[in-house]
Amino acid sequence: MSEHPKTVSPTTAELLNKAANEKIETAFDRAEKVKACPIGAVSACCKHCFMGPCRLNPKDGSGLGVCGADINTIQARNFARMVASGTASHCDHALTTTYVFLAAAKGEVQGYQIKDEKKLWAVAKRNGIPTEGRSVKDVAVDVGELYLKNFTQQEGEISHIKWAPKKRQEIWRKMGVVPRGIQREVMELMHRTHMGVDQDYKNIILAATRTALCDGWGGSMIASDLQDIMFGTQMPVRSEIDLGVLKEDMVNVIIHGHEPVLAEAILAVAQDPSLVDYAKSKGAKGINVVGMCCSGAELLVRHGVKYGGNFMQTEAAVITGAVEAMVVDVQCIMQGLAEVAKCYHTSFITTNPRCKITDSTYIEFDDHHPIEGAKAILKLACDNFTKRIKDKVHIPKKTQELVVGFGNESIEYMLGGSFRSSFRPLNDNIINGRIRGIAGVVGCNNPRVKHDAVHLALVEELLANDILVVQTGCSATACGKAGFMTPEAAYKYAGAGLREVCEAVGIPPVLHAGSCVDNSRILIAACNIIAEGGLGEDIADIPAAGAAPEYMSEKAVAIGQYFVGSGVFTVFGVTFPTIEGTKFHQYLFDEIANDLGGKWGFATEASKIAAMMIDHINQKRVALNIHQKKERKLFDMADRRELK
Ligand code: NFS
Ligand code: SF4
Repeated sequence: MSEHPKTVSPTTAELLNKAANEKIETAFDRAEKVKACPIGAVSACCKHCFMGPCRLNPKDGSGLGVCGADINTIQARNFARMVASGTASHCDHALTTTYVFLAAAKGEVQGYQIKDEKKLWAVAKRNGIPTEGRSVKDVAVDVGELYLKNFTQQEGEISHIKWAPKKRQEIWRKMGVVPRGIQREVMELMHRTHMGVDQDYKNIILAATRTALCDGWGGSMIASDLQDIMFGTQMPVRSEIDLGVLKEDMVNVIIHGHEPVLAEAILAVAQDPSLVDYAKSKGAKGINVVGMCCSGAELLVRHGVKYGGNFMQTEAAVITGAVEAMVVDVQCIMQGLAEVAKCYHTSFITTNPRCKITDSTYIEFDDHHPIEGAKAILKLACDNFTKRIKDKVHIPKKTQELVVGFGNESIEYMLGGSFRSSFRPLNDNIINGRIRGIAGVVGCNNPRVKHDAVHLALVEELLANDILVVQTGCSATACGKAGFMTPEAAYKYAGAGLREVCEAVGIPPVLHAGSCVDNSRILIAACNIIAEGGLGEDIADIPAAGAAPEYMSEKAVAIGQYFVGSGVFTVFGVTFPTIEGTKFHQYLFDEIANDLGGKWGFATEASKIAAMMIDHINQKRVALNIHQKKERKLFDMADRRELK
């Protein structure tokens, strides 16, 4: 681990030192220069109308806005708008995917087709779409159209609500938070948080929950499903991670952003012999496609494509001086990349009409003609290879092996084999205590805390306490780089019980489930655990907890709220836009559990976050009466009957 004050990642440290020598400013530097506004940090300001902006006392929330709005209303409205933005981001991604999927199903897209028929059939069945004697195309079009309706419908319920455990559905219906249609909920939430509309903090938080559920049980789930069908469902695959995967003698192309429709096309074309020859004609050995952030995670878990690093390594990647093209689509793309790219020969290529960035090279990617667009981008990258400035090139040596690709299908398969794939062994091992519980550790990096440090310390602590860790996004990257995602990691980090299970099944103690939209897979896993039996009737009963210890984005807030709204105790780190002691704070961090089963937690130190999660998991074990040390016998039929 590095001694650098800003990061525990050795490759990042090496490149931040290089940046300092070359006088290049990064987000790490700016995080020091730009002091967070103390009023904004605790969400004590409102700029929803021009009688204001109004600032309340950031210490205790005292005072009122010109309209009379109090701190609870102001904080709830600000929070709700973050949820709306985060939900909109995941769902807009999902909507793009849905349109591409429909076109691909109809055979209108060159290069994309229905790749995973088994998944298509499973998704159709889950949604009550008839499959018998029907063609792949007809079923796929029905799935696409049903999902499209999830965005546009104004009444009823989004499709996956009825897939949650019965008890969960009852809670949602009772609280009035079942989403009708995705676009309607986001629109309504923006309306309700306008000046002079909803001014009851609880009512606003419930509306925010309804919108957040559109993300987790709507857009994100839809995106994961359709991406699986088009590009393949993840299965365990070995790969390599960290900035050492960049190659000195190859044309390095980084895919950064979120929508796999772009990433998949680039990947497909990079192996095209004519392009490989073109790269060779420029003096390179070939084209090296490397993923970063969520686009990278999509390629990594599906195809084992080499992975560069997480959000706070995107600038570092360019600073290697060895990146011919940084190709981006939408989300988590720092504008600062344009300045860094200018210091090298790197082309910073934007591709999406929704995300243009000043001083980038814009090559529009037409998702109906993905192959042509991808070729143009890669050609430009090859041309750039000859412009590399040799003495500015420095690629850190370090890479790490890892095994990824643990979605629900592969977890079931690993546990039970192809004939008897099931969650039973997982439930049994939670019941018998070998596995104490499950933690979802997810989310971003944030330069306001030491890069990757909180992720690693938290996960290490959880593993030592026999907690199986499921990960996505930039948090997964941190742990992948640190070597937590090898089967051998179980010996090094896991407690005795967890180690035994990992050994028997042959899985790492930390499971990479993909990108941030794949957090919806964790919800599905929770549904499967309840359906399997023995661990309660509702997601809130499972000995499980979630965390995003280095989050920075509004998407993370939406994810947090849909987990809380689904019954999960969810702990965030870094900072939280609230003032302790306000009613808004009390509700989100405590009372909401009476209404929805889950609640928020907050702590900045990894050890505290871990303690809160472990404590919660222990409480759930007590409630299920599985907390006493049992004889190490397998859960037998008699036990199972008793539970029913
Ligand atoms: Ni998730 Fe993906 Fe990373 Fe955070 Fe950004 S890449 S959607 S938001 S920073 S984990
Ligand atoms: Fe101030 Fe109320 Fe306007 Fe917000 S809505 S800016 S609190 S007057």
